[in-house]
Amino acid sequence: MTEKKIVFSGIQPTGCITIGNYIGAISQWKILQKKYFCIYCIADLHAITICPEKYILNKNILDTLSICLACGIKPEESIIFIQSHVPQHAQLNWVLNCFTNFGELKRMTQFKEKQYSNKNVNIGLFNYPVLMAADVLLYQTNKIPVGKDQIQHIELTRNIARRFNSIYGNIFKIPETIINKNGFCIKSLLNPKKKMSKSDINTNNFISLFDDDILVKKKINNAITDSDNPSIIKYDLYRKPGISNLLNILSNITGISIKKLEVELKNETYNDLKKYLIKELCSFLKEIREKYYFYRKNEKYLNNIIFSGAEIAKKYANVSIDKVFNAIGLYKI
Ligand code: AQP
Repeated sequence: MTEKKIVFSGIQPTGCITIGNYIGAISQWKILQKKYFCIYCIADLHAITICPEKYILNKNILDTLSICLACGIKPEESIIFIQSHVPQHAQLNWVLNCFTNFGELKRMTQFKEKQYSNKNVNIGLFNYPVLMAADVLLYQTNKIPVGKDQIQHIELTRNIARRFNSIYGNIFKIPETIINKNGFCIKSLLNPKKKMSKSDINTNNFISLFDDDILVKKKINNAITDSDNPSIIKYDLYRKPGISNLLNILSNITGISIKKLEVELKNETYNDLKKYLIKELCSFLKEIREKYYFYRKNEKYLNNIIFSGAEIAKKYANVSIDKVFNAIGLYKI
């Protein structure tokens, strides 16, 4: 077992990975793998809560894995695997269900939002945060890099772990979150009050990491700006949510602080900001796309990575499952 602190995070193969997923999660994963023992999972069990078509889910799993590799997740440095290949996730999920209150899950804002946008509001969708708690607690995780949108779920994870520990002793580590301070939550391009999401049915709401130059140009040119007067380029989430969102994306992909961008663009128009962002996004995505195609073609290589990833993950997961089953008194031969 490792001496390093453990980082766990996951991503659902529910569509084309967006620039929001990149900024909020994958870009951090890449940095963290240098310092921590990182375990990253393609959360396919979570993805079935929205009942995707068989072939689409299957394709999305390898697409997501390939894009993670293209973004710099290194299998030599991190463990990367498919969630359903490690059955202990579902086992711990069931146990934790018995330590979670119905009222707690009813308060989850993501469920409240998703129940209105989904035709099929199933128990899996409702139970999603408990499976997420199982994902994290299974690996005795110290730190979880997440976007701001996931904070409520992590707080629930901590509460479930504390509740379990208060009955059975010190079984689970209480994890802490790592939030990308600059990234916060990247917003939808057409509705900057809403989160940018990869499963959004209107693809103009997001920039996908697969978008080519033509699509990027079209989507950014159509992005909502703000109708306030004067139209200066300033980061102000309350008065200028659209411009702030574009500045946030630009800052994260160029590494230039928002303060510096405001100074640099002081005398420019909204249109100039869009041109600047289009140029930077196109060259940023081109590099990722090229690497993505390289990995995606090589299915044997991808299979090797997820096979060995799952083998290592299972070793860690088994230690926790044994502890939990013993603690609650399940009979073992
Ligand atoms: N808009 C965002 N801004 C910053 N971070 C974000 N993340 C997602 N959207 C944004 C972060 O990406 C990681 C992986 O997310 P996920 O696939 O597990 O689920 P999600 O948060 O529900 O992401 P999406 O894109 O909104 O997926 P769908 O549409 O399937 O629900 C997480 O760390 C998340 O914080």
